[in-house]
Amino acid sequence: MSQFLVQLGNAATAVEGFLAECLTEQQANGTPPRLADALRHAVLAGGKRFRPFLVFESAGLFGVARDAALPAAAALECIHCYSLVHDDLPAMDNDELRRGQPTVWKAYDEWTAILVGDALQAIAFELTSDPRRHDDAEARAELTHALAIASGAIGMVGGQMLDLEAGRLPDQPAATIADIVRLQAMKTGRLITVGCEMGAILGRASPSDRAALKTYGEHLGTAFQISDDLLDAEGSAADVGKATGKDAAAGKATLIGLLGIQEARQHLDRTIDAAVAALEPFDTKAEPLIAAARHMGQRDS
Ligand code: GRG
Repeated sequence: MSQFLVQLGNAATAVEGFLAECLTEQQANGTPPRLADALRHAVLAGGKRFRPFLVFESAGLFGVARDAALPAAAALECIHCYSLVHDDLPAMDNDELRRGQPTVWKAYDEWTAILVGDALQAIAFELTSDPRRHDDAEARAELTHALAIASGAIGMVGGQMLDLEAGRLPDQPAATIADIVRLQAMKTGRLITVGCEMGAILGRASPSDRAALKTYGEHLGTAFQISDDLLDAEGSAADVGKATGKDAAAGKATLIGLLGIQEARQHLDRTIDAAVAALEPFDTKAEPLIAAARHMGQRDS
């Protein structure tokens, strides 16, 4: 197993332990039992925990210990889990399986899944703004603000809107490469980028170091999305949708649909190189983040 996968596994263990404790505390403080069960199902049933890894490793560049970065990392994972729970709903992607388990709406029902997503979003901001979790008031405000911007209307939610309206509203023009890049940067890229920025906030990084991490995160987000699309496409007849720019299996616009597998792979390699180049100011300290970017070229899950 690669060093990167070992480090990702360690990050997952740390954040899962913390999230389990958080949910137990929420339950002890009065979360209704059905909601508490469904929250555990949504948060603790698998997942790579890639976004928490980014918070840990970005903060680590500035000497921040993993324990000090845990609440911010867990907050970001809560937003990610909420987005998956809502994305799986019949009104959105209508998926019945997630992380090898029944989706929350399938295991419980739709209204419970909606409430699970709502509660996870609130828990995320409880974590970033709680003085028990971070003693620096300025860091709390910045973490909360950055996470809100990344997840809301000009970030992930906005990207989901663009994605759904492209597929569902009548008379939509065919997506261009620029449309797909923008949509994916919002829908998937912003949460990945903000993981790196949250690390910089925790580390009280200089503006130039924070900007470097942001640039790395943006390229990494693009690489993550292309590699995700390649994983989907390479097992199937990927080029079937080439004429429309839509992924044949999901009916969604993807870069692979427009570029084909070979060109998308070249674009992925260039994007990974750009991500790695952005880390230059951190020298060898950035090795875990460099490995994360390189891993995007070799993903199998
Ligand atoms: C419902 C507001 C709202 C937003 C949904 C992220 C998202 C927006 C939908 C997910 C759709 C999707 C499968 C996008 C592809 C990239 C992606 C985010 C994959 C899932 O993330 P991973 O691979 O998942 O990090 P794990 O399970 O490892 O956490």
